[in-house]
Amino acid sequence: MKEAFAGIKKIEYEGPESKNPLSFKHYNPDQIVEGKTMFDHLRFSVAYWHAFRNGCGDQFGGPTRLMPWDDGSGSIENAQNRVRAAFEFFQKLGVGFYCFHDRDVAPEGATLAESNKNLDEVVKVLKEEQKRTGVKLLWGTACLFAHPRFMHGAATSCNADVFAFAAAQVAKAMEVTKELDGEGYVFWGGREGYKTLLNTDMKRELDHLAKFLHMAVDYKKQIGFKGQFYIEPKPKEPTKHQYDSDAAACFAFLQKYDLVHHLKLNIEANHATLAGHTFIHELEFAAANGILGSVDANRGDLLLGWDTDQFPTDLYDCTFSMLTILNMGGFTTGGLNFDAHVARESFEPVDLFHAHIGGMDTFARGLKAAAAIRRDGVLKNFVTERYASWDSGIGADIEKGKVGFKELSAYMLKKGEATANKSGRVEMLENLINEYL
Ligand code: XLS
Ligand code: NI
Ligand code: NI
Repeated sequence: MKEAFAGIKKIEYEGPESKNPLSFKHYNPDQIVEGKTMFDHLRFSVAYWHAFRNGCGDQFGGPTRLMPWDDGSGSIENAQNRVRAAFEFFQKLGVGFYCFHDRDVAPEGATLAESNKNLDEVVKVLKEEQKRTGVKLLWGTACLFAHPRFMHGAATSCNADVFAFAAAQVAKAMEVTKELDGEGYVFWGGREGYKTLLNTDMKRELDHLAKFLHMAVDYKKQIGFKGQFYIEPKPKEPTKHQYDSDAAACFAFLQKYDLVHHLKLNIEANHATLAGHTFIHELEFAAANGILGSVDANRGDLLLGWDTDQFPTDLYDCTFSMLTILNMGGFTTGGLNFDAHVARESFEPVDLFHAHIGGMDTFARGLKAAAAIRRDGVLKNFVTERYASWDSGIGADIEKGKVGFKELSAYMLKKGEATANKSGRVEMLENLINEYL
């Protein structure tokens, strides 16, 4: 097979002074930060669906992207060649991981058996290419939203047969992920929600979703898959309301249905802003509850109300997200998966490199800035001092559960007024952070 990205050599680190757009200015995979290489901290992954399947059509016009790896036949052979093109890209870019949906890599057949067979044919090549290049599977997943059968949802469909189909499809996707040594498996509730409550039994649908996930947990044991399960929150699109709407809704759901020890969260930046939160809020909430697993790294557009899935270029966001990730001790099974596509007008194959290079460099800068902020202790010291009243005296007594309303009433009646507050120094801290960027 001839090269898909002919004329593009391996992207190298050339440092901040370089003027070569096809080089890294900040991402230096071997550079040690807090005792670990950048490569191991950031665990970059390419999303197969956006990078190799998305032609960037929209509601007003067809696809624009030149994708020399597609011959338009929809054949298995073409699907296999596309895998080879993808691994050429992963290797030239120097990422350690990729992610895919079952239907991204292999065409859907007329029956489930045929689809499974198609998948097996392509998985053979994925396996070969993983072995040849050392690139690994960060996570696998199943596409339970594109085919018309999923119009009412998959695990939350009103049609029990569709639930059964989805279960069979996920079982196969899990087997394949295991076969490829995937480090995780993602559940994104593509159509698990509703268009209108007029036709929806919400309680029943939520119970079914939980049942589905419990079945997946059981099947994981049965087949001996050791990877981490994740739920990926998103508030809307394609449905008006998705049940996994944000990190807090997922956490409540997981707790209610006794699933919290089996699934962590895959937080996507653009989904956070769609939910009316910041990316950092979602990460902090997940980390605070011990369920931050992995990240879909992208960016939305504040003026647009949908999932624009742009490449991450916001230094502020990347710094703060790396701060949360470093504070939790770094990724274990997770990583930074670029769930992002190039702009419709960036139609040439080289644009895929520019897009990923930008995302990788921005996160590398964020990592360095976050490590410097941690090294100097500027935020940590301020926060520790801000909560000092809880470290001794009445604060410590409250935290230890030594006092109740009765004792606190006696304490405050005697004291008369609370100790004076101190400034939160919001602007001073914001200014301080800018010094690190
Ligand atoms: C869509 C989601 C999807 C998941 C994987 O908005 O981000 O791409 O990451 O199913
Ligand atoms: Ni995603
Ligand atoms: Ni998305």
